[in-house]
Amino acid sequence: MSGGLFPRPREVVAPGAVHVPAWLSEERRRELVRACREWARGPVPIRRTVLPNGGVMSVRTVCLGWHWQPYRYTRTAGDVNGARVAALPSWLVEWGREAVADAYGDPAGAAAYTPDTALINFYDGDATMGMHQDKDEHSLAPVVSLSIGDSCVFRLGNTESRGRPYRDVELCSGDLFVFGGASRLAYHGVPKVRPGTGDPATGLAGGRLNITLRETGLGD
Ligand SMILES: O=C(O)CCC(=O)C(=O)O
Repeated sequence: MSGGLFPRPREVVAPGAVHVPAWLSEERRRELVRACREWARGPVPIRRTVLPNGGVMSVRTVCLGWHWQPYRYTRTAGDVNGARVAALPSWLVEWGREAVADAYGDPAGAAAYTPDTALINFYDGDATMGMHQDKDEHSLAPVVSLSIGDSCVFRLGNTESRGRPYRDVELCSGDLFVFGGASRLAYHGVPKVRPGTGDPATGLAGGRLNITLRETGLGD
């Protein structure tokens, strides 16, 4: 749990993959929860993504900047209500740069990081996410992942298959995970969320929010 007795150390989990526990201040967690609640209402409301095989993802997702649907990015949400997604705010882009700078210890390199989309996933009940690669982006810039609420097991695998070898990392409320470089195309997923381990002071009474910032490489 966040705020436990022993500080959790920053860890390089694999080349290019860095876990920074409790990176978000409590104020930023609250700010992000408030903003996510607004974004979930629209203009494109949060929904469970339908996969091409008819399956339905257990997480609920809303996007900013670009809308992700399997397996591409568009400006409008043709699979939801046809509306254009909300803009990615500049303050979140700035947080993304800070995150990359802190994870990699390279403020100069991080200054060039310009995410143009955010995928916001909400896990409640038994929601999980299967092993997959983030490969619909045309850019290999790092993915910045921010977690709030219930803890989860985040599985970071290899770039070849969904199977072993992989590492399981506990992501708690406020944690940052950045994966770029040699880990940018690593399979990853969330096999388990731990209900009741969250942090109601964030404004999230239950469940887990995960926000990933990415560069689509799609230009305007
Ligand atoms: O929820 C997470 O920590 C991972 C989310 C994820 O893998 C994704 O959005 O592609």
